[in-house]
Amino acid sequence: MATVNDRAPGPAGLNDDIGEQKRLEMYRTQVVIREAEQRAYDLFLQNLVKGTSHLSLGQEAVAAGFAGAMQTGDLSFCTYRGHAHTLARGVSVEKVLGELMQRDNGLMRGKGGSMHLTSAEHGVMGSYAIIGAHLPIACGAAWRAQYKGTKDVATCFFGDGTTNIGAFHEALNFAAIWKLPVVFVCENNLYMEYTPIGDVTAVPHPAADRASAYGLERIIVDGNDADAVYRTAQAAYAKARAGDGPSLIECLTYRHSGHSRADPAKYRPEGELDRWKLRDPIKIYKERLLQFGVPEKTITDIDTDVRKIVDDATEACKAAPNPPAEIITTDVYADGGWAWRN
Ligand SMILES: Cc1ncc(C[n+]2csc(CCOP(=O)(O)OP(=O)(O)O)c2C)c(N)n1
Ligand SMILES: [Mg+2]
Repeated sequence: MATVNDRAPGPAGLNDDIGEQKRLEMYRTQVVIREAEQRAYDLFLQNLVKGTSHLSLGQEAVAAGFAGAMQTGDLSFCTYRGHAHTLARGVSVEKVLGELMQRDNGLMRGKGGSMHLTSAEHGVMGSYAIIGAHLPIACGAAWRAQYKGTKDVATCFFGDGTTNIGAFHEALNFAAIWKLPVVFVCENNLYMEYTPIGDVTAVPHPAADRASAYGLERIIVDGNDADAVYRTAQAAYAKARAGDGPSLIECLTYRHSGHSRADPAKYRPEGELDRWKLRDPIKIYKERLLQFGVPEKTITDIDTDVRKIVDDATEACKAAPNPPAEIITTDVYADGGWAWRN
C-alpha cells in the first residue's frame, strides 16, 4: 500500500485510475458537506440550532474519499464530528439539518441532535461522543461480518487525540489478533479540543507511529486530497475483504473552524489557518477536475445544484414542526417504549 510521508504532499498527478464519474461523485460529496455545514453554522447564529455541534469544514476529503470507496453493506462509525460522514453515506441534507434543528423531519426525529446522527439504512452506525468508545464497537461489527462471511467492512473515524485513549490500543490489538475487517481512520487535524496533539503525544504521528505495535503498516495520507484518500481506502478495503485484517490510516488534515461552535480557536498560531486554506480540499479537487479536462460548467452546475438542495432543505426544516410529544420518548429506550419507567 502506498504511503505518503510528507505533511503537505502535492497533487496525486495525472493518474486516471479513478475515472471521471467517481471524481465528480467525490467532488459533489465534498461540496454537499461544505455547504450543509456552513449552513448549520448560519442557522446556529440565528439560534435555530440548539445544543453544541462540531463541524468538519476543511476535512471534507476524508469523508468523500472513504465513502467513495465503500460498498453497500459497509458500516461507518463516527464521532460527535459526524455530519460529514453521515452526509457522505447518502443521508439527505434535510434529514441532517432537521436533526440539528430538533425538527420532526430530522434523522432521529429531532430527538438526538448533532452528536447522535445514526442511519442503519445507510450504514451509518452512530455518532459517539465518548472519545474512543466506538473503536471496540466497530470491532464488534467487523467480527459479526467475519463470522457471517458477509465481506462487509467497518470503518471507524476518530481524531488524533483519540490515539491517547486506552480503547484505541485495546481495539487495535484485538482487531489485529482476530484479523478483523475493520479500517481505523485517524483524522489528524493537529488539535484535540484546544491542545496541539504534538504537546501531549510521544510520537510525531499519533496513529501511524503506533501501527507497528500492532503489526500493522505505517500509513499516512494527505487527508485534503480526496483522490489520495480514495486510493488508500480502496487498498484497505481490498485487504479487509480478502481476510487479511485491519488497517490503521492517518489522514493529515485541518479543521477550518473551532473545535465546537462555541470555540473561536484563538489558540492557533497566526497564519496556520491561512496556510491550510491554501490547501483547501475543495479548491484542490476543483483544480484536479479541471486538470482532467472536466468543463468548468460541469463543476459550477454541481455547486449551483448543491446550493439549491441546501436552500430547499433549510426552508423545509424551518417549516417543519418539532416532534410531537407522544414520540419524544419513543425509540429512545431498548424496548422502543417508555412504559417501564412508570
Ligand atoms: C473519554 C472522553 N474524554 C474526554 C472527552 C472530552 N473531549 C471531547 S472532544 C475531545 C478532543 C478529541 O480530539 P480528537 O480525537 O483529536 O478529535 P477532533 O475533535 O479533533 O475531531 C475531548 C478530549 C470525551 N468526550 N470523552
Ligand atoms: Mg483532533
